[in-house]
Amino acid sequence: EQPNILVQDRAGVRTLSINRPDKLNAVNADTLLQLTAELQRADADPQVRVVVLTGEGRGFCAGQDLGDVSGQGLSFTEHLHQTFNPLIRTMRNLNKPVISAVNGVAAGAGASLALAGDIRLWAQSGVFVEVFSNIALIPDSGSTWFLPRLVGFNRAFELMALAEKVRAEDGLRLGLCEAVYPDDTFRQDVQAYAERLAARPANALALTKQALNAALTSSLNEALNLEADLQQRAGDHWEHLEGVTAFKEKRPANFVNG
Ligand code: T3D
Repeated sequence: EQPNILVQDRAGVRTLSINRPDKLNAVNADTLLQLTAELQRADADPQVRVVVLTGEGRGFCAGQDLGDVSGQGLSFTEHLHQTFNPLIRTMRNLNKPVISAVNGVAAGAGASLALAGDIRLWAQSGVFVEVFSNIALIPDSGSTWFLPRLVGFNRAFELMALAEKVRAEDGLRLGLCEAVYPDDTFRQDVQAYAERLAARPANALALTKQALNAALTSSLNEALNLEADLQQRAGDHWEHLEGVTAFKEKRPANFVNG
């Protein structure tokens, strides 16, 4: 039987690819639990500096597998608590950058997965659709939290209420993605981007992610205090000494093998 998640390592980049292409990578409970476990494994592995989340075939993720609304008797609430919510929390709390590489359609909870990445890269054929209202559900897996922060309340509501497809050009304009690459070079372009990120100071990036996560729900005072605490941890780390030394010696810093 095919694994639900494909795992590939290259140059400090771990790519996790949802492997249910016949269903545009719609996910069932097993796939969600496996994906969460793989993310945790990547977090714990010192060789991994960046994680890429993508999909096999022509889809990124079509959300909940509607042919396997599993949960075996679980309520919607229980199902979300046990599957999608831990996955989204794991992505946001990972100590490493997570790139959502949206190779095709990201629908429903798949759209939420795309939003939960720290960096969103789309292929030209990437499509984002808050499809939930088509089946009279509400957007979940963090969509109601992420989307209005990116596009504002009104646009978020419109996208959710009408379930309109957002294609790459509009994705860029709306801030749903950081870059769009041609379909036929997408994998290589994502890898090259991820390797650039992997060469950056890992500790400083982890602390930056922590500060940004907290700032999204904090006051300015809280953010200033947290920055002061986290800056101490960055400044005490060898990466900081390497950065300053490299600057003085007029050479590129080596944040990987320090
Ligand atoms: O606790 C809970 O369970 C609640 C949690 C909810 C989370 C959610 O994600 S709810 C939203 C679930 N997702 C959907 O409603 C999306 C359904 N799919 C679509 O609307 C369309 O497939 C797409 C817009 C994503 C793509 O359209 P298109 O025309 O490019 O492809 P297609 O022909 O519709 O799909 C291709 C195949 O994938 C097709 O199978 P077939 O006919 O070739 O055998 C289709 O049935 C299958 N597929 C697509 N999405 C799903 C799916 N199979 C199962 N579940 C899916 N979500």
